[in-house]
Amino acid sequence: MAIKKWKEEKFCRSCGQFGLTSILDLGNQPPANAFLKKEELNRKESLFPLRVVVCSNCFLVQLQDTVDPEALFQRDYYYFTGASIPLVKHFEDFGKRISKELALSKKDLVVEMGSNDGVLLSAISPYARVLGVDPALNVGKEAKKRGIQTMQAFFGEKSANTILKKEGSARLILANNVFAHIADIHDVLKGISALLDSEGQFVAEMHWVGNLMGKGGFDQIYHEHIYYFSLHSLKYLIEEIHGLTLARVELIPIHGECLRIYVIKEKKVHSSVPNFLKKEKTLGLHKLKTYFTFGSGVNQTRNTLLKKITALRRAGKRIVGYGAPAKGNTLLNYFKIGPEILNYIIDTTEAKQGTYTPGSHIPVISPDMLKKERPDYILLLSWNYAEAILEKEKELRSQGVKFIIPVPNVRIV
Ligand code: JHZ
Repeated sequence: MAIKKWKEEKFCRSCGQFGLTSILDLGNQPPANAFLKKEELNRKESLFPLRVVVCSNCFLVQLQDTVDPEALFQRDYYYFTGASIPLVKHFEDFGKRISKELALSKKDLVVEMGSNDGVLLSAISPYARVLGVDPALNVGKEAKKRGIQTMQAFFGEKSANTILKKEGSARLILANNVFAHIADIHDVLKGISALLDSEGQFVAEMHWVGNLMGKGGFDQIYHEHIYYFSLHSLKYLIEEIHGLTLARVELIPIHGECLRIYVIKEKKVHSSVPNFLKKEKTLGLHKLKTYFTFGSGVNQTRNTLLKKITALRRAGKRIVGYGAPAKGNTLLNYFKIGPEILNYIIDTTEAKQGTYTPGSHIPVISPDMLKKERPDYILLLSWNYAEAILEKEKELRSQGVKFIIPVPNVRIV
């Protein structure tokens, strides 16, 4: 009998409340980073339900179903931080800033979970001892080329205790774009409590549910992202359940808008936390009904975008995709956009070039193609870098090529 690789959750993964309320069903989809090699195109892809629910007790938005993390992260992982220049800059700036703020020295240990190709730790390694933790072997190899040592593991209580024994406690633990990815979030927080020294900080960046709800980045919903946090739901998890302090918060303009949270063991709270909680209250993020309107907004975006691009195709226009981010695959699969609409997608990630998008099977190729033949329209799937990409491609735009930006609202520039 085949092993079932996913499980439907009946209880809130954070507070344990029974019964989760449905807010959006994106159908059965393949994992968003499961790009296919040519020889895999004829094989049956694994599809998993992609359903979004909310807890009526702690208001944590989460996926209804947990896909086995080994199916998502342990095969070659196609996402490399280093492929997106604006993200590299963001990590480098943050790495330098936090090293200075904490006055890190070579005595201090910094551990990053989901350290990927080591871009963030490279910015910190001139100041402190650093260690990455990541289950995907291929990204760890890239990190090694940058001189960053990576433990091949999922971060949790067990791996935290192994690090503690070998390296001592950590002054700083980082989790950028990974805290929302781990179903057993309690195991992660237990690991943080065990490894963090008494004056240390845990700093994490994750997408903010307020951005998803208010500004339509629904495509950030895919199996890797189990949680869509508000500060309210984080406070409950971190303070009420795990006894740590949510000390400070920033809203940062990356991947739409993300939360950057600072968690400590002492009881000291910066004014940014109560201020942000107030802001969330005015947005209604502590009420169930706010979440019910979300699904209809997504379907509106689908109708607008499909109407525009089918009209363009009928008029004989050539459309290609720009960027093959994981989120792009949610959009393509939910909107049923395939190679008959987008001839190909260009992407700077070498590992993605020569592959096909999961589910929609659109070829992903090198950006050099845009120099060889000029499309009429480009669907910007990496919309979160719109500003940088529009600037980078100004020559193409001056030749009359138009960009279709699908999020937050469909627009053509
Ligand atoms: P990007 C990733 O999602 C994966 P993705 C992960 N699950 C996560 O949590 C989120 O980040 C936050 C390409 N590109 O960063 C490179 C160009 O081709 O939006 C990437 O493939 N040209 C861990 O995958 C993609 O676009 C360019 O000029 O949705 C961007 O992926 C630029 C700037 C990027 O994240």
